[in-house]
Amino acid sequence: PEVVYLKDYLPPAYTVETTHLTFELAPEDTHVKATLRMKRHPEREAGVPLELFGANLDLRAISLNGEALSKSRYRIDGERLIIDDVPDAFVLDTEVVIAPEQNTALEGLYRSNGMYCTQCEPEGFRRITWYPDRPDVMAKFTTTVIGDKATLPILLSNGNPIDQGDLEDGRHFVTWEDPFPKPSYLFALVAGQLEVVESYFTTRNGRTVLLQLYVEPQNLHKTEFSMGALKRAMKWDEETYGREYDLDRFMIVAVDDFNMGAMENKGLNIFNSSAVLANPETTIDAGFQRIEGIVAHEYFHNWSGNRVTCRDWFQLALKEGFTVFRDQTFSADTNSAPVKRIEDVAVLRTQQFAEDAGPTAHPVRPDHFIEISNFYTLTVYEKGAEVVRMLRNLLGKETFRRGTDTYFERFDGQAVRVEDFVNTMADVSGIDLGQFMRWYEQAGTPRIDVAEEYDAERQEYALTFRQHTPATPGQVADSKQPLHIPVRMGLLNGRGNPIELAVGNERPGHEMVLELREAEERIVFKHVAEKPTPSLLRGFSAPVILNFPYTREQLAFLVKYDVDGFNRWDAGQRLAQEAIFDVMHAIQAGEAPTLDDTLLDVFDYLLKTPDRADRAVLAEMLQLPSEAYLAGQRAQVDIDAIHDARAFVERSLAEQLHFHWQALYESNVTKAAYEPSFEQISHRALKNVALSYLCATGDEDALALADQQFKTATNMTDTRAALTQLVHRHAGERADAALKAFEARWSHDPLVMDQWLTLQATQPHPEALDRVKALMAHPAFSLRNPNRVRALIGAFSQHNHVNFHRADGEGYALLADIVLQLNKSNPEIAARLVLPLTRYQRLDEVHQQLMRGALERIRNQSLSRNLYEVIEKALA
Ligand code: HT7
Ligand code: ZN
Repeated sequence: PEVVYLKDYLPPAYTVETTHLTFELAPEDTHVKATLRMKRHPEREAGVPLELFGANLDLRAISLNGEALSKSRYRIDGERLIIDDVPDAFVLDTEVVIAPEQNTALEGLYRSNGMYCTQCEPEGFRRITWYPDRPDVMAKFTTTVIGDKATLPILLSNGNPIDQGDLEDGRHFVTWEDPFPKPSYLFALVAGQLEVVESYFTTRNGRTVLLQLYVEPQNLHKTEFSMGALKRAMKWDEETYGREYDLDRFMIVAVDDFNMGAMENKGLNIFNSSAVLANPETTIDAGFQRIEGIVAHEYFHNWSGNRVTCRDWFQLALKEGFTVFRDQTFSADTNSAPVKRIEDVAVLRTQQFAEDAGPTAHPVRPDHFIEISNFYTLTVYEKGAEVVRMLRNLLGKETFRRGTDTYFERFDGQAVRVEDFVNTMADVSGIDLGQFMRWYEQAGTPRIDVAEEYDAERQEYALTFRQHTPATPGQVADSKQPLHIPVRMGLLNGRGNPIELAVGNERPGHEMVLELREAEERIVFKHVAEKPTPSLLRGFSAPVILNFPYTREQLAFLVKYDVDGFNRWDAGQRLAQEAIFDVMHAIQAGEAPTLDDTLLDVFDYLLKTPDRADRAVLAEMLQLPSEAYLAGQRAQVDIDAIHDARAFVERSLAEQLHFHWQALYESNVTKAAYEPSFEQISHRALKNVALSYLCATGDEDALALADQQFKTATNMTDTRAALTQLVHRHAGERADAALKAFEARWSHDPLVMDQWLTLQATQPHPEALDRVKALMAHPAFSLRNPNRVRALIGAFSQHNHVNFHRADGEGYALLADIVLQLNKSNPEIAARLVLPLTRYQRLDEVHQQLMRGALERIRNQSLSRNLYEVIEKALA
C-alpha cells in the first residue's frame, strides 16, 4: 500500500467553490449526483491534471462544462479519478450509484436500524461521490435529499433547510444549504423515522438558536441530559473562549452503529447512541460525565476544527488536541477540577504511555501514514491535549486566551497547520516556542530523573533535572532533542507548610513553573531553613515520567499535606504501587507477603479524617492503581503476579480496615432522588468504593449487602456497582440470579446490555474466556455493531489481563479470530481491536511467542490497509 508523507504536501491543483449534491435514497442503489464548480488553485500552475478521490463507487455519468466525457478523457487508478485536460475554471457533473445497505464499514453513507447516516471523517466522503476529498478543499454545500416519505419522514443535512416538497411515487425532498465553506469530511446526511426533541439557546448577542436532538422513538426518555449539556457547553464557550454559535440551528442525531463516539459535522452532529443517550435508570454516573464531555467536545469543534480546520490529516492534533483540552477544562469547571485531572492523567499514563512504549508509537503530529484512520489515537487526542495544556501553563491563562482569540480571528475560514497555532501563541506572548514544537515531532514519553542536594550551612536546596526521551520506531534515542517542559512545583517544610521560594533574584511565592529546556538543569532554592519535601509536576504539568527518590514517609507526608489535589492523589498511588510490588516480590520469592504499614496508615488516616472537603478526590485516593497501570511500570511484566499482589493488598486493606469501610458505606447512602450532580456522584463513588473493599474479603455478609443493593437500587450506578461485585467476587448463586434478573429487565435496551456484557467479560475468574465465547452467541451480541464488539471483546482484551494473557494462548486466539472476521466487515474497528495483541514487548518469552503467533496468523490473510499497517508495525 501507498505511504503518504507530510513532506510531500502540495496544495490541491483545483479547489471547489460550490458543491451541489442530490441523493435519491435507496438501500441497494442510492443515486448521488454532484455538481462541482471548480477553479485552479492560485499557487498551482495551469494544465495540471485534476485528481478526485472515490471508493466503491459505480460511476454512471461524468461531464465537464455540460459535455459528457468519453472514457478516453479520464482514467481511474485505484482511489483516484484523473482528468488530464481541464480549463482553469469549470463545472464538473458526476452521477454515481452506491449501496448503503452493503456498507458494513460504517464509513461514507450507510444504514443503521433502517436509518441512513454518514461518517465522512477522515476519508469517508470518497465513498459517496468522486471529490477532492481532502481537508484543505473548502466549499459551500447545497444538498437535496430525496426519499420515501412514509419510511423516511426526516431528511437532514448540514446548514439550513431552504426548500422542501412532495414528489411522485410517495417520495419527498428537502434541500439544505450550508453557508459556511467546509471540507468534505464535515458533510453529513441523515434520513429516517426519527423523533425530535427541541429547545432553544440565546447567544450572547441575542440570537436564538434552535437546538434539535433526533432519536429513535424508544429513546425519547434519554435526551434531557444531553440537551442540558449542550446548552452548558454553548454558554461555557462564549464565556471562556468568546466563541458564539454561528448557524440558526444545531442538530444532534443518535445512531446505534458508529465507529467512534461522535462526529462534529457542521450544524449536524452525529452521535453514537452510547455517547448521547442517558437516563438515571440506564446510565452510570461515569456515563453521564462521559456524555457531557463528548457533547461539549463536538460542539467545541464548531470553532476548533470547523471554522478553523486542518490543512492535511497530519495536522489532526491541531483540532483534536485543542478540542480535547477544551472539553477537559469544560468538565473540570462543571464538576471537580482535581478529579477530572486525576481521571485524564490516569488514562494518559495507562493507555497513551503504553502506546508510546509500543510498536505503534508516533509523534503528536505523525509524519507518514498508510491509513489515516489508524491515527485517531491517544497520542493525537490525549497527548495532543497535554501539549496545549503545557502552552497554557507556559503562557498563563490570560495570555493563552489572547492567543486563542487571535488564532480564531487570523485563521477563520482557513485550513491551517500546527505551526499556525503555536506561532500565534508565540506572537501574543513573546515567548520563543521554537523548541516547544518538538513536542509535536518527537514520539515517546520523556523521562525526567530528579536528584536533590541540601546544604544546611548555606541553607540551599538544589534540584537537578535530567531529561531524556527513549527511542521509538523510526526515531533512535540519539535523535531525540531536549524538550521545553513546564514543571509546576513547590516545597514543603517539615510541618507540611509551603515554603516561600527564592531562586536567583526571583521570589515567585509558594509555587512556580520551572521551564526545563536543557538535557540537564540544576535549580538552587535559597533561604531553605530545613531539608524540604518537594512537590513536583503539580497538576501533572507535563506529560512525562518524573522520578524522584521519595521515601515512603515522604509520600505519606505528601498525601496528608500537599496543597495540590492531584499530587496528593499521585503520592498515594505511588505508595500503593510500591506496596503492591513488595508483595509481588515476596510471592515470587516464595515468601509470605505482608501489607506495608505506611500504606495502611495512610488509608487509616484518609478514612478517619473527618474533614473530607472533597469526597470525590477521596474516592479516587482510596482506589488502588489498576493492573494495566502497574504493568506499565515494569520493565518485565508478570501479569498473574501483578494481579495476585494487587488482590492481596486490596484484601489486606479490606480486612484490616473493615470497620471503616462499613462506616464509609453507611455514611454515604442517600435517599435523595437521583441526580447526576457532582455532590451526589461523590457520595455514590465513596459508597461503592466501600462496597468493593467490603466484598474483597469474600465475606458472606458483604456479598449479601451487594445483593441487597442490587435488588433495591433505583439507579444504574448502584445497580451496576453491586452486580460487578457479585460477578467479580464470584458470588455463585447470587451472581447467577442477579445476572438473570438484569437480563430479564434490560434485554430490550442494547446500551444497558452492553454493560451486562462488559462486566462478565472483565471478571477475573478463569471461566471468563468461556463466558465470553458463550456470550458471542447471545442475542445481545452482534459482530456488526461496534458498541457490542467493544463491550464484550474490547473489554475482555483490554481490561481482563489475567484471562486475556492466559498461558494457553486462548485469549489471544479468540481476539485474532474476531479481528480476522472484522477485517472484512469493518476494517477501522479491526485495526483498533487488535492493538492489545501488539503490546507484547515487556512480557515473558512464552507470552511473546504466543502473541506473535496470533499476529502472524492474522498477517497470513489478505488484509485491509488499516490492519496491514498495524500488523506490519507490530511484527517489524
Ligand atoms: N472528529 C471525529 C473523529 C471521528 C472519526 C474518525 C475516524 C473514523 C470515524 C470517526 N468518527 C468520528 C470525532 C471527534 O474527535 O470529535
Ligand atoms: Zn474531536
